[in-house]
Amino acid sequence: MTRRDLDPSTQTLERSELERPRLFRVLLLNDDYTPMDFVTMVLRRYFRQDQAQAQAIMLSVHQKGQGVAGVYTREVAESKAAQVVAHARQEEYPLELSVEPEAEA
Ligand code: TYC
Repeated sequence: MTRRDLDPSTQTLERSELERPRLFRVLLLNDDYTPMDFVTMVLRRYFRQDQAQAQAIMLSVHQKGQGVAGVYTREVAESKAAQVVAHARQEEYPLELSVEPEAEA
């Protein structure tokens, strides 16, 4: 057993983090060139939205500048953002996403 395991304050912190992992928003950012259909496809394929939801969020990003594609643990959020950017670059679209922590409860 390490010193860390014996320290009651770190034990408590580690346990609460395991029970309720911090969540991160994946934000879609608007740009002038990525086609609407590509963004809608991304929301369906990578963020598991149906056609109506995907279209509504895409339009909201187009009008307001950004919007939430989904909320995940940090690793999943970062991996989805990276996969989407890689896919967009293959098509030579400038689509950008950002990952930010949710406000803590
Ligand atoms: N503004 C883009 C267009 O007019 C569409 C778009 C929507 C691009 C959402 C990016 O995250 C985005 N073709």
